[in-house]
Amino acid sequence: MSLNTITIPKLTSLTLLIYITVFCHVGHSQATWLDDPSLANYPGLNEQIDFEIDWTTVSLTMESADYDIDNFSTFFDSFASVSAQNIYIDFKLDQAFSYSQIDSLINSHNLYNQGVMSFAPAILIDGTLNRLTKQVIIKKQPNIQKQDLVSGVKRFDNNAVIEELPNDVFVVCLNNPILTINLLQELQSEDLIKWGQPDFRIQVHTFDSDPLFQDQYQLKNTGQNINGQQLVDGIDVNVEPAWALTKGSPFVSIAVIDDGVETHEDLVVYPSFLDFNMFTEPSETNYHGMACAGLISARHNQIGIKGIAPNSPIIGANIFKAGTSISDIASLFYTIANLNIAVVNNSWGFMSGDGEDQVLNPVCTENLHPAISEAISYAATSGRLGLGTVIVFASGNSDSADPSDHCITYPANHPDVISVGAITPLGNRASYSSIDENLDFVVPSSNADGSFGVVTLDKMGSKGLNSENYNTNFGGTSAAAPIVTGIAALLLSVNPSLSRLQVLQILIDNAVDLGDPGQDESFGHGLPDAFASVNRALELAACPDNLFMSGEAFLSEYSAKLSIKSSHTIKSMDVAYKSGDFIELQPNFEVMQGSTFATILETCN
Ligand SMILES: [Ca+2]
Ligand SMILES: [Ca+2]
Ligand SMILES: [Ca+2]
Repeated sequence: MSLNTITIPKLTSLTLLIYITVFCHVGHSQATWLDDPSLANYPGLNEQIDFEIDWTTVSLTMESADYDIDNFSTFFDSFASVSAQNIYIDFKLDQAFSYSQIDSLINSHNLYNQGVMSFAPAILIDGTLNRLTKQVIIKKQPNIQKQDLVSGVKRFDNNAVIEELPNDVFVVCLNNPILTINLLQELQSEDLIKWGQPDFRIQVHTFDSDPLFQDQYQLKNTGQNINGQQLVDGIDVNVEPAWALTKGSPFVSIAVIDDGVETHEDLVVYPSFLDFNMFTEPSETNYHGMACAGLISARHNQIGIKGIAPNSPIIGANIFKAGTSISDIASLFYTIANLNIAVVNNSWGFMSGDGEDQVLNPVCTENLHPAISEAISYAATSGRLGLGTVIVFASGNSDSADPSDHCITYPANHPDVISVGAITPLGNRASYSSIDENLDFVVPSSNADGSFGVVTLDKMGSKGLNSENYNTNFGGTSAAAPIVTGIAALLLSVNPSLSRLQVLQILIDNAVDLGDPGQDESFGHGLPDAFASVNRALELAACPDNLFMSGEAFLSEYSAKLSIKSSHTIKSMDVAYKSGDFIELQPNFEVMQGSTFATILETCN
């Protein structure tokens, strides 16, 4: 089965053509299902199945699968997108056209002499998309002889090919998809079939509709209604299409520096393998690290929520234990760097008590703690064998109404980290979100009045914030930073050779600008676009200077896949990969806990 996909910018040449109306050369002189919606149905099991015709999605049927789609490029220039599979080529139009318009367009490009046999519009049944083929499947009426059925088919099309399946079921192949529904209607009118349906090419889906995903507006905002409030369509990080390209990688691990992370029905946590006191489970009432980790890496598993990078391992670190000191945090960043952990999420910062009333104020001093600042710089430059650990920080929830007091909380103001603020799902700046000229990005999160609570994980059962397994009221910039952390992991999953600064630049180049043009104090570079960013990361993966693959073995059973997308031959000390090679570590592949996967492929030529 061949699979080719090309996407062509939409041009307007189609609308410039003058169409000559021709009769549908497959039709009968009377009205058919093609032009009379009341005839758009076929015999189902107990009742007629009605459908709609979608003339914005059209399939060409080729005489064979042996064609070069590039030969049709001038034809397809007119359309939004094209994809080919086997003998069918789908093209998507930006508006509906009629049968005769498409027919004349195909004629004008002489495609009927270049292997195009026929074409047909997509069929919508209950909103599902179905594509006609040349075939129908029919079931004989029990009181009808097989020969009578065959005769009925042959009366319709003497060249029809009939294949018998068990259970009085037959597959009939015609020479044109358009005629298949006519055949079904004809056979039904002659009472020869119990039911009959087009042998559609179908799109099936796995049932991974994690039930709370509909509330994850920061990932997919369709203008849905949340607790009675209408959101603004498109104020999201556009990650759903990116999941068709990657859902993260076992080689791209993520540390969540917070109050700890533990095993959950919707999250795989990689257990501590180090004798290091920061990598510990949280106390029973801690919930914050769990909430952050869920946003990053919750499984796509039909329960709970969807994390951004579910295939990337999460490692929790608890810096909220009593007695945590500066050196603990500094040591943590050094450890993370030396483990080649890819991305680090930090939804925390330094605050100062405000005397008797204990109002907390942000501490925005640059390099407040040199030991921490130095350790962050070390990880950012020496992590991942020198490509740099990507370090993401929440900007803080303490914005001042006085513009002269705008400041991002330390260490989010460190020059080597990505600082993330919050907007509401309506696209406005969240008033609490700490800002200044160093802000990098904003992500939708809760509103200052507590509305638009972010849904994520809570520790299982009575532990954590509530007695449930999920927290529907997370928010602040704490909920914004993990989204960028997850997106960064997606970029490194498709292209592990990106440097930290390249990751940042890709995110900047593909962000949706908000507020004043360009980077600004309130929105930074804007709202990240995961899909566009992943695509850019893939482009840059074509032939990297250094193809880098790195990961930690956190489990004794390990599974990973890596395909070489380069058109070049790539050599390392021990092995040579060429284009199309596919490296797969099968499930049950065994490694020692604590082992390191680290490969730098030096040449690409
Ligand atoms: Ca889930
Ligand atoms: Ca709980
Ligand atoms: Ca802006």
